[in-house]
Amino acid sequence: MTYEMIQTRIDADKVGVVTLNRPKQLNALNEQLMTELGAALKEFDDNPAIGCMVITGSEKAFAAGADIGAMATYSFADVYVHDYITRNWEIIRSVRKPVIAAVSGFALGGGCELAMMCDFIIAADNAKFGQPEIKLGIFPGGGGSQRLMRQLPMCQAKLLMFTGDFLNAEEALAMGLVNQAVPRAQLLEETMKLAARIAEKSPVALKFLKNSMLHGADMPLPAALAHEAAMISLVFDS
Ligand code: DAK
Repeated sequence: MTYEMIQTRIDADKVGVVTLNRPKQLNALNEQLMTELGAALKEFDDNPAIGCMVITGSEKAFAAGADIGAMATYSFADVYVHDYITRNWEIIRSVRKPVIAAVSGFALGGGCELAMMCDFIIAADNAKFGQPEIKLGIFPGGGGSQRLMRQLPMCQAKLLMFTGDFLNAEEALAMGLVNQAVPRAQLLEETMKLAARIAEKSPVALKFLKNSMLHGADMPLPAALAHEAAMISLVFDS
């Protein structure tokens, strides 16, 4: 498949890389971009030559949010009935291989939500994370209001979303929003190192582990332990 709003490549270390590519709009997320991103991740997920995926953007922006121009005239019916944006985001949530977000510049609104949907976030020292939706009279609706309060202490999640303030990479690291903060020039190198270390591991075990953790996180502990026990048993067949 050919793409217009993203670029894809496969690295020698079994890593599939998607680069969001709407630089003039700071990689604002519209339907086409989200559809292409979902299709590319699905392609990588199905490709046995790939063990780990990376999503990145430009130096100035990972993604500055959902496309404000496209959203401006949307009504309740447009958003809810047509499952605006979220329809395509479900594909990302269903990807079974590990995904790393390599964030340089702005990761705002839907951009921050996209990064949070990944398994890991590596932030360059120029990264800015935020959920400024409240300044537009909406609130984070691509998973942000739910994921942030599970990822950060509740009071910090509220502060970010109620004010729309931004976090820099060090603040995001201190709060536990990102795994690593690195100099901008080393962002891709450091991300690819991590991706390659993961990609060399057993693909079957990684899929079961990710499944066990994602589903287990939503279960009470006894159910999660039973789920883990079933998953680990299956790995012994691989
Ligand atoms: N959408 C569309 N265009 C955008 C954009 C965005 N989110 N962000 C930036 N751009 C465009 C600007 O309009 C400008 O275009 P031109 O004027 O050159 O044509 C170009 O990118 C460069 O932007 P600036 O000139 O503003 O650049 P600056 O360096 O001065 O400022 C900035 C960078 C990131 C601080 C600023 O652009 C900014 O504040 N952008 C908006 C950030 C924002 O508010 N993001 C949140 C959007 S709301 C949903 C799921 C998800 C969502 C909603 C619903 N459902 C499931 C229903 C998500 C909502 C959002 O993300």
